[in-house]
Amino acid sequence: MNTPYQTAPRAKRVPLHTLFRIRYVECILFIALILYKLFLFDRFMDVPLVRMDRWDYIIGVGSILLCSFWVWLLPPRGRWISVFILNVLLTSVFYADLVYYRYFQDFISIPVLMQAGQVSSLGHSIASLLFWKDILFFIDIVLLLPLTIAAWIILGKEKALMRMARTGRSRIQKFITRVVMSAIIFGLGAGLTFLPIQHATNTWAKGIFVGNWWNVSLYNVTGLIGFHGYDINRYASENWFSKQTLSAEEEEEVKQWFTAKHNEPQVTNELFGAYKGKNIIVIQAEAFQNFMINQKINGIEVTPHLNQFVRESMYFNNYYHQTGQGRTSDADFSSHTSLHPLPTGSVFIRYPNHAYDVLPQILKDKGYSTGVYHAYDASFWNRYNMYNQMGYDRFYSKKDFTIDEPLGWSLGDASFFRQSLDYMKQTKEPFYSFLITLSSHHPYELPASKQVLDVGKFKGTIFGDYLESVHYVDEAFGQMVEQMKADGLWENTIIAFYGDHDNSIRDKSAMEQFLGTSISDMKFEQLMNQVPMIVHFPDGKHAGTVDRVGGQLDMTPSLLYLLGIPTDSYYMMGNNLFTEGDKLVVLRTGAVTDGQYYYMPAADGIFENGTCYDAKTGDKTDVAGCRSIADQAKKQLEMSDKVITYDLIRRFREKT
Ligand code: GP9
Ligand code: MN
Repeated sequence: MNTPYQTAPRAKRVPLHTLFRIRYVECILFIALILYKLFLFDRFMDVPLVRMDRWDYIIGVGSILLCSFWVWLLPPRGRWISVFILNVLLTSVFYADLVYYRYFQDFISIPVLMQAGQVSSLGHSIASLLFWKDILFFIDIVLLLPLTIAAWIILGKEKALMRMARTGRSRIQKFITRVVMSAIIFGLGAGLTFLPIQHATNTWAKGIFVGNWWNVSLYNVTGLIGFHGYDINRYASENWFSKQTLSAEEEEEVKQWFTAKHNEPQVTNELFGAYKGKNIIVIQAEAFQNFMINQKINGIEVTPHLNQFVRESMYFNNYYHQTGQGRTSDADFSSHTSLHPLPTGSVFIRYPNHAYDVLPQILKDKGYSTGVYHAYDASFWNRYNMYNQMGYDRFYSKKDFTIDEPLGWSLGDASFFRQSLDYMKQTKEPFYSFLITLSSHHPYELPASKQVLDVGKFKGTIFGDYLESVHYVDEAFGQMVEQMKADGLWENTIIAFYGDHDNSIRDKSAMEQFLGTSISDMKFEQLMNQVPMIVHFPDGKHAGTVDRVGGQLDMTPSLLYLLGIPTDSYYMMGNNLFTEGDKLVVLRTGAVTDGQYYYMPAADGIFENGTCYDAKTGDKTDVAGCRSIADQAKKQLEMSDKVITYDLIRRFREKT
């Protein structure tokens, strides 16, 4: 018997009928499109060592199948709709990752999502990270929408006709076929995903899931979808399924690490306790990189006031930021606790209630008044919670400032400094004041009236805007120095000024043009990681440039040293900046230097694929020369992560 379907006049059929009749065409299309987007992501991200290879495509297909195996359980119309929705969701995730990567050189992880306020507050910054070519991620969605609607309508009609004619396989037969197909897809997906990953972790990527200090290394093994799967699993096991404990041996290992640190031979010089009882003002400047200091553009100094300040201070010109995903909050955390920030997320958000040996609390216990000043929302980076735990008497946030100089995200730094000093004048001495600036935040666009530096050929570029904003901050700082002198704070206050992290402008040629010299890749990395650390003493003594290496973890032990407070009862990892000798500076990426060597890990995390440099000449050396510092760096990061994650300082304190 002819079915109505079979007898339908041929001339009326549109080609779409033929397309929709190809079984699982929508699933095949989906796999191809998502694989293409993974490829696009990889190319747009553009990190040479982690470029997708044959195995990554296999893992890519496998992970797409794992995401979509359940779709195969559905009837054709359900499949069309589901793959469309899944496509939109995955595209959104990939694209969000790409934009995030362009700014942070990292991917969005669950801890980052929990600080979503940060990401959305970037607002205009994010807009500057979008490119026209990104449309390639979305073209298919525009085309698929009408196609999916057509599939829904046409397949619906055909289904109705078939039902009327009572043709086709029985419901139960169809269901069994779909369950079998779905199970096959799941098995295939699992095999294609996990076998190559297992092979990698047994061979060239050994230990990748143990250290996991950098998400890009994980991505190199797992692919993007795999990374998110791993991240969800990591978060769930850390927060929901693990009891947050370490084995006794592991805890003992951390304890021993600190004992060894405390037993390192200590050098003492005349600076120990030389400024006991003095006020301290620490300024953490937003995105302030070291290569701004003592530079001119078109014959004009970019930072004339800081240059003057440098001449009167001890200037550490080999000082590194050690931040991770927590950016400003990480700089704050590592500078005040002398521990490393975490590989993912911000400690301020993830573990604000854990115990730390922090500078403000230590000083408060010694009779200091403690205050932190930042003219932005108190909840950003979970500051109000964390500052409470850190022992600050008071947090002066946006609501405590009069917005009489609106600029960028909030208040201009000039007014911010002025109002902060006004608060300080009312504070009982000695005080510890921590100021966090904001005006030089990405994307660095100042109103025309504030752009007073002639940046020449950089005009209209983000690099030029950066120079303008740094110049503005410098001017604001100059005014602050004048006000301090007028207020009588200058002579009884230690002032430290440092940058929180890099400016996210990874434009080597702009930097070369600005510095007027070509720079190696290693030099570029160094310059991107170096922030100034300038310490001015109340009596104006000890001025000069120190080129020993140092980093943010060193700030607290160093300031305590000036006040004559020993640090051997504290769980701090940093070193004292004020004494001679090579000291290890470990960056969150696993890059490390001791002043002699500089090791840059490869994106794949394999030691041998990293690069070892002579830190003095910048020349590449045999990678074996860096083995020791790279191992020490890895261990130090591991110890720090354990201290923070498992709240070990509280445990150690309880036991003593
Ligand atoms: C906002 C400021 C900016 O409060 O700390 O933070 P960032 O985006 O640099 O981490
Ligand atoms: Mn910042």
